[in-house]
Amino acid sequence: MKIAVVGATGMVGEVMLKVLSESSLPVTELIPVASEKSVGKQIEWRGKTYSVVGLVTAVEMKPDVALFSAGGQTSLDWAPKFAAVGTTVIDNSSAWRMDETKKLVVPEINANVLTKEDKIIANPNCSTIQMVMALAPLHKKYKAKRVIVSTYQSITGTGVKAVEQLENEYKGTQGEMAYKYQIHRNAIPQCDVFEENGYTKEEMKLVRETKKILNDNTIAVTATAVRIPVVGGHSEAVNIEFENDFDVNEVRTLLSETPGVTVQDNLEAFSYPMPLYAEGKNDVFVGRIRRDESQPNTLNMWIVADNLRKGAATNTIQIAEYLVKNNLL
Ligand code: 2RA
Repeated sequence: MKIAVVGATGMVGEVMLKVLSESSLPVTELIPVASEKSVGKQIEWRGKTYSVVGLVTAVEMKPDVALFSAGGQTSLDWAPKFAAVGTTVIDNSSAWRMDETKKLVVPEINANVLTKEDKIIANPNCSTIQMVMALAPLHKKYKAKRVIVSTYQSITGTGVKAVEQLENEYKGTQGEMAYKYQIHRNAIPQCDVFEENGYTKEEMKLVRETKKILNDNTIAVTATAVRIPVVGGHSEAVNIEFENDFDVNEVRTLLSETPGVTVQDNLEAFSYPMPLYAEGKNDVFVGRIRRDESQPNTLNMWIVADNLRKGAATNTIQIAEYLVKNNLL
């Protein structure tokens, strides 16, 4: 199986290579793809050395699968070109997510929507993936009516420039700014640009993508996305009002039986999810599970995941594994 990683030298691309090497995918040839300035760069992968190629060359090599993390415009321009030569593209950008002809997939939830005809598949936004991983089984059992989510997002979601800004601010040195403001000792209530309605794109991704993945436009979702000086993963405080009542212990059991979810919820042991411990892991971690005593049928929980793994690379590669396992390539 020939597999291309488009954006191989970026933060998500590097994690995709790592997760790919851990995966069960029968990769016979890796095609690392990046911008012209990185062409020729040598990449070590599974004990072999590969040269980075440009997009034109990569299309000519006709990979079976292309994993994209290279920005929305590159996806819009190049995913169709790969698809035209028979490649199945799994794209991490937001370019195709809300396109009605494209599938938006979290394998544990809705991989069943995938067919052989899907040649461009959208990977959801990191903050959406970790939320719906916990929401989906509860929605199925108790029917979610309304979701209120506040996110506390890792600076790795913004990329290397943000990590360098924080490091410079630690050291008290000047450098390029990824954010409008200092991030060290701060919390910035803006992830991505603002839309007309006063919400950021990040917040509206949570709203729109959740409905598409769960295939239910009746769920009311509202979000506040905040950037904090953390690198291990995104955290989310989620409040869900259900149509039907629930038992908290039953919720914990349901979540602990959900593939890809780990429940960390033992207050006596001070056990709850934190980015420091989620970093580098593929699961979504759920804790602080408790009834919202302010209104009926409503639950609070705390969800943490490595945004570069399950939030991007791992979910992307799990989609590819599903396609291979079900002969959908
Ligand atoms: C962020 N989810 O965290 C966005 C893109 N990775 O900035």
